[in-house]
This record gives sequence, structure tokens and C-alpha cells, in this order.
Amino acid sequence: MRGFTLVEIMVVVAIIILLASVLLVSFSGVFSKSENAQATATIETLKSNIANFQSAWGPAPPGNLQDLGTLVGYPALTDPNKDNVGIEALVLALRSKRERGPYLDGPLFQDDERRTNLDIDSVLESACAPRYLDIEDGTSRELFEIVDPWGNPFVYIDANSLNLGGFQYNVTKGDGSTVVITATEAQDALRHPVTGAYPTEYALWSFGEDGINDYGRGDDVTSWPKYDDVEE
Ligand SMILES: [Ca+2]
Ligand SMILES: [Ca+2]
Ligand SMILES: [Ca+2]
Repeated sequence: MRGFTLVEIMVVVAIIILLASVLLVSFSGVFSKSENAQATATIETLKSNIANFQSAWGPAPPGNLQDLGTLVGYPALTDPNKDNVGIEALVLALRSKRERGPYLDGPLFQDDERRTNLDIDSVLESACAPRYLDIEDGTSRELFEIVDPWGNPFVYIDANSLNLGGFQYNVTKGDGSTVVITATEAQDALRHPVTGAYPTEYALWSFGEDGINDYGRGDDVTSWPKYDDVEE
């Protein structure tokens, strides 16, 4: 009986490597699909929370603390820093108990994996009083962000902020780096290539798996129907 030749062994090893890599690729496809599905699910939850806020307040939640302060009758409210402004204002507005709030999904708010505070900031205690923001007693005054499955905060911009000349802020990514979001760039990217319309009242998106801000294009996960299959 003869043994295997070196060439035969190498062929077998090559086949095993090939099969393993095919399996690995299909598995990672499954993982990225489930992460995309999770990002979509979080956006759908927030959309429904925003709809409840709108039915009580009229407008969509403001996309910065200055505008939120004006809405709740505490005009001195300002963003303590230039990081994560949109999503922080959204989360804070949805936590208000006024009218029929709080509007923010309980399990989402309790989930340490999805609720974080990457820039470690908080809102003034006086603004949390029942006649202003009406944030529940005993809950944190931290300015939280909701993050996507890749650890990056969702980006929120309301129609008013979009139209403020020069409006911009940074998004602190999970890896500590920051990305600048500008209203000017958002206006270009969010405009529908055919109809010229913008997402109604607000836009909420995740940078997607690549962690790069595409303003809702490319692999970003969005609160509005993607424009990718539309001819530009
Ligand atoms: Ca901040
Ligand atoms: Ca924060
Ligand atoms: Ca992206």
C-alpha cells in the first residue's frame, strides 16, 4: 500500500481551506444581515416613538437642545458641547413626561448595549422640572445617545435644523473618533434625486456596517426609503 503523495495532501488541504472560507463568508453575511435588521428595528421603534410625540406636540422632536428649550418653555437650554447633538435632543424630548409621555421605548432606553453617553454630558437639573422637560424624578440627567449595532450613534436631524445656515455638529463614534455632520452636506444628500423632496420632518440614520457617514446613501440604514434604486 502506498501513502498519499505530497501533491495529493496539498490538494486535500486546499479543498478544506476553500470550503472553510466559503462557510466563513456565508456566515459573516448572516451576521451583517442580522445587524442590519437590528439597526432597522431600532429605527422603526424610534419612528413609532416620534409619531407618538408628534401626535401630542405637533412638530417632530427638535434636533438640538436650543430648539427643544424653546418648545418646552425653557429658552436658556443649550447644547453643553458640539457632540451627538441631534440624537441627544431626540432622546431627551422622547423622555419628557409632558402630555402623554414618556414616548421613548422602555426596553430600548434600559438596554446598555444600545443606550450610551459617549461624550459624557448631561442636561441642567432646572430644565428637567415638571413644567419644562418633565424628566422623571430619579432618572439620569445624562444626555444619552442611542447607538447602532456597530457601536456608532444614530444621527438625527429635524427639518428646522436642516434649514439653519451653518448648522453642524460632531458624531462621536464607538472607536472614539469624531465625524462632522453639516446641514449643508445633509441638504444635498437628503434631497431626493428625482422629486427633490426631503424626508418628511426629520431624518434618522445609521452609518451602517462600514461605520462611515454616507448621509443615508450607500450602506447606511435610514428612516426613509433609500434612494439607491432611483436613477440619478
Ligand atoms: Ca453632546
Ligand atoms: Ca451624550
Ligand atoms: Ca456608511
